[in-house]
Order: sequence, then structure tokens, then C-alpha cells
Amino acid sequence: MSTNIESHLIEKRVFKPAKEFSKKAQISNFADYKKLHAESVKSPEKFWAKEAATLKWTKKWTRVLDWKAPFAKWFVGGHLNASENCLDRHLEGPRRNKAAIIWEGEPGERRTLTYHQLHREVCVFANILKRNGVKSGDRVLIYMPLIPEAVIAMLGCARIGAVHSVVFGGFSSESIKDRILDSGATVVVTADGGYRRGQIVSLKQNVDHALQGVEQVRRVIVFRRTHLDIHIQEGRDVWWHREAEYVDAKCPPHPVDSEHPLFILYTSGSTGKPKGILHTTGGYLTGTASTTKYVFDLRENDVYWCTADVGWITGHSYLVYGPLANGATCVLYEGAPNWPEPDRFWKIIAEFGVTILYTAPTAIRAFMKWGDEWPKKHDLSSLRLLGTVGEPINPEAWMWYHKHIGEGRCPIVDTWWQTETGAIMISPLPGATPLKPGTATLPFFGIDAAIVDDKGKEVGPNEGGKLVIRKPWPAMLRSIYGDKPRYRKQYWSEVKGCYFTGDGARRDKDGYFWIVGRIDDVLNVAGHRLGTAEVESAIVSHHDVAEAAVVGRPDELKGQAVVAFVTLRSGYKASNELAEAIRRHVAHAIGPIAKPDDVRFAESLPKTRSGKIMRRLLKQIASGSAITGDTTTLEDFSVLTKLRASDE
Ligand code: 7RM
Repeated sequence: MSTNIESHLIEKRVFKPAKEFSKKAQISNFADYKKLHAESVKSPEKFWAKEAATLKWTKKWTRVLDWKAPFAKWFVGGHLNASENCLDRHLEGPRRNKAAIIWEGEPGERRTLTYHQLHREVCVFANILKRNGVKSGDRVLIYMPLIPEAVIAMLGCARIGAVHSVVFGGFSSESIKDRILDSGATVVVTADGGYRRGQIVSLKQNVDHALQGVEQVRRVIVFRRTHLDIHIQEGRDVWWHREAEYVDAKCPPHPVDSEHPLFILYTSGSTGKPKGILHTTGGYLTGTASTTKYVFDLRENDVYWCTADVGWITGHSYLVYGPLANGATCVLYEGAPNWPEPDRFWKIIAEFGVTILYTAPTAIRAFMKWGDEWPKKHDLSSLRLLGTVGEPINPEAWMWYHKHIGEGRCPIVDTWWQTETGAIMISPLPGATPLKPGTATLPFFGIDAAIVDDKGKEVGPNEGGKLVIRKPWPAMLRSIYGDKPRYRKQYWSEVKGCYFTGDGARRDKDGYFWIVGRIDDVLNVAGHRLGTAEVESAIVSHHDVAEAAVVGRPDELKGQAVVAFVTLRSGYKASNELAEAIRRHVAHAIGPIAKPDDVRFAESLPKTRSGKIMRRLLKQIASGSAITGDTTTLEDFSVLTKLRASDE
């Protein structure tokens, strides 16, 4: 019996880059990509040194890479400052008065900060940190709504060498507490509240709860966003705007070693406590700046919108560090995509003239569910490039995004990467790579990605296996904070000499990478190993379906039975006939082997805050066992209760 993952769903549609797009692109044809990629993988250090040289270093490195597996040091001996690279560098030329951030709050207010203004605000905040005793290397926990001050707080930390750890504003007190204790943070930056779906989220109150019985936090800096009445603890809590009165706007950047920690970002492990992913300065900035430039093909007058929250790695890399290092104009929106109506995104795009939109498949599937009429109401003609990240995008959702948002004109960059990889690893280059709906296509420059079997041997075309990276890259994580053994075990011991991503994938005959899902979620039906992505894509290609998640349930005969959780598009009703039609539809698209034994209709699926379906929980529901493991990253706990209730 083969242990490899099988593949049955073969996509035949190909979209070549349009000539007008390629003409102006950074990389303008496929042959150039292939040649440059081959060279860059042969000597990655050469490629990355060239990219690093586009940044400002106050002291040049002496060696590009020091690799004592699994520990990497990039740009050894070099000194730089991340905030200087994102701000000061742009002040001397025409970007000085260019918009760095165009922000819209959920209630509708707007603010624009030029590079000059953002720089000034960051300097003020860095001085506030200093005034409150924060030193280089100290950890600062940031728990903010998506307002410019979240970015200012991050860059303010970077400016003085403090290490930020951003916790998503939707997380609970318990999550804040875990992260404070693990990171050893002594200062917290928060706001009185933030807006979400018309409600105020009481951020400061959550911080107060989190800090009960926690002695190590000496200072809480509170930004006034909502004027919500909050408790101020004398001696511990201070207002941002009051502190600002005591400091000036001069704060020279503090140069740090290339390997100085820039931030810790927590990601949930499938079991046990969350992992603090540690990123350092020089390599991370090189990786994010370089990928932003090539993958989004940035041009000087782009209006770039990444819809992620700063609490997620996508917010760090492609809303803050990557675009600002490139001097881009970034849109920031605080609230929900369907507030007050499901066309908020399209309204923002039309009104700000957004040219690049980077969002998640989960959002795209929600837009599909809400109906085509919402984007139709708005002028989306400013858009020239679309991107996705976070999950495999079902070909059906890709086609919808292409047609209804890109109006057939915009290339889509499906970018595969992880919190751990820091920067985009597998992605099309929009002026060069022929696209196929559902694949992140080919590795970025300098990235040596491969698919291997259980023995670590590379598999052939269309054979599924484990996705690994065979060479270190600059933006890679350096460790799990405070836990080197776990770092080694988790990422570097599954496949000898390689970084193991945890994802299953296959390469098609053109070498394109298709992510088939997390290895832990792979189904095993009568000896056939099936990735979740293909079965889900087959289900979503049924007209009435908005979203699907499949999991295995223990089955005496087959090993595992396939259970599909399905949500329907607006206006469609669940019925036994529809369940049967969906089963037939999958059998037709993939084969009888993948036919769900059980189709269960649900109002919604359990997801993480960044929109990933939590199959681990669905597996427990499907097999009728108790919900165990970390649920702190779950977006809406009531979804679980509803799913269980429908079970009875
Ligand atoms: C950026 C981010 C990482 C996991 C990763 C995959 C999945 C992300 C894609 C994708 C297929 C994609 N960081 N994933 N992007 N799967 N195609 N384009 O999401 O740490 O939160 O998650 O997300 O499973 O391992 S993350």
C-alpha cells in the first residue's frame, strides 16, 4: 500500500499574463523567471545579498549566511534598523509627502498619513516607550484595533530595538495572558476599544482581566480610540496622548545587529500551548521587501490593500514591513467586510482607487455566498492585481475572484507561505507566470521547495507527499521563542536536512505546486490517501455550495469514512436530495472513493481568526468525541455548539 497522497482532480484552465501587464512588470516573461530561479537556487546567498543591498545598512555584513542546521544567521555582523528602512529612507526624495497609510475606521472616519507624518508619529511613540523605561531587547505586547497606531506601535518598537508581539484584537484575555507570560513582556500597548460590526470591542478591559495576578507588566499604554469609559490603574496605566505631551519628535533609529529579534508572533499548535515564532531583523526585512517588490510587482503610484489584521503574519509582512520598506501607499481598514453592508470592500476600492488587493480565500468564499450583486454596484476598474493567502483557493472561488473582482483583467497571485517562513515562498510572478486556478504555482527566487515521500525522497509528477524546503532562506523563523528543542523537533526532524512545512502537496507535470492540505488532515479511505483540498474543491464546485470542509471519521470497514460539512450560498436550502446530489457530484469529479459518506449542512464552519477552517475540531465532532486541545484561536465558539446540536 502506498503511503503517498493520491490526486484525482486535474485542473486544465491556464491564464497567461496579458501583454500590457508584462510589458511594465519587474519580471516580464516566464523564461526569465525560470532562468533567474535556477540561478538563485544554485547560489541563494548571491541572490539574497543582492536583495539585502537594496536596504539601508549602517554597517555592512561580513558574511551572508552562517548555517549550523537548523540554526541560521543571515547577513552576519551587519547593522540596520527596520523602522529607518520603512520610513527615514523615503524622506529625502519625492516619497516624503506620499501617502504611506490611508486608513478608514469602521464607523467611516478617515485619516491619511504621509511618510513624513508617519515617521514623526513613530518617533514620538518611540520616545514614549523610552520615557516608560523600554530598552532594546525588551518585549512589548501590542493589542490594538486596526488603526494607524497599531502600525506606529510596531515601528516604534523596531525603532528602539524593542521586540513586539502583536496579539490579534479579537483574542481573549486568556490568550493575552499566555502570550505575556511566555514572551516575558513588561509593557502592553492597547486602546480603550475598537470597532467591529458596529460594536465596541473592549480591548482595555480584556487587558485588565489578562493582567490579574500578573506582576511582570509594569506599564500599559492606552490609545484613545472610542472614548469608552475604562479603568485606569494608577502607577501602571498611562494614556498615549498624555505621554505624547512630554516627549519630542526626535528619535534617531537605534541600529541593531542583523540577527536582533524584531518580533515574536504566536501561532496555535494543534495541541498544547501556542508557539512563539521568533523573527529577526535583517533577513526578515530582506525577505519581505524583496517578495513584496516582485510578487506584487509594486509601482510607485500603486494603492495597495492587504486586508489582513496586524495580528496575523500577513499583517506584519505585507501590511507593514514589506510594503513600507518599498515606499508603498497602503490602505488600512479597521472593520468587518460586511459592515454595514456586504459591499464595504468594493466601496473602499472604488473610493480610494485601490490597484492591488490581497485577501484570503475565506473572504472570497464569503463574498460569493453574499452574491454577485454587491461588487457589481461599484467601479472596480482601478484594480490591476489580485492576491490570495491563507488556504488553498478552490478553483471555483479563484474563477469567481477573477471574473467578478478582477473583471477578467487582473492576474491573481496565490501566495503560499507560513508564519514560520516569514515571507512568501511559492507564488506566481504576475508578469511572468501562466496561472492555473487553485495552485500557488512555483517557488520564489532563492527558495528550494520540494515534495518528498516518507523516506525523504523526492516524488514524481502528480504524486503527493510532504512539502519541504531544502535550503535556509533569510526570512525563516530562527526558533520557537524560548524553546529550541521544540523548534528542532517540530520543523527539522521529520525529513532529514529539510524544513518540514506540515503541508501535503503535489507538483503537476509543469512543476506547479498544489497544496492538498495539512498532512495531519489527510484522509485515509480504504487505503487511499486523499488531501482535503481536492475533495472540498469538488464540493464547492457544486452550484449551491458556498464552502465545505471534509474530515475523516473512524470506520471499521474503510479505515476512515468521509464526512463533509457544507454551507450553502444565500437563498439555497438544505435537503436530503441536495446531500445526495453533492455526493454524486464528488463521485463524478474525483471518483467514488472520495464520495462523502455523510453530508452535513451547517450555517458556518469553525475557523481561526485568520479564516482557516479548523478541521481538527470538525474531526472531533464527526467522530462524536469531546472537543479537546487549544480552542483559543477559534473565531466564534457558538459555531461549535450549533454543529454539536445539529448532531443530536
Ligand atoms: C500566511 C499564512 C500557514 C498555512 C500553510 C498552509 C496554509 C497559506 C496558502 C496555504 C494553500 C496558499 N500563515 N496556506 N497560504 N495553503 N495555498 N496560498 O497563512 O502560519 O497562518 O498559515 O496556511 O497550510 O502551512 S499561517
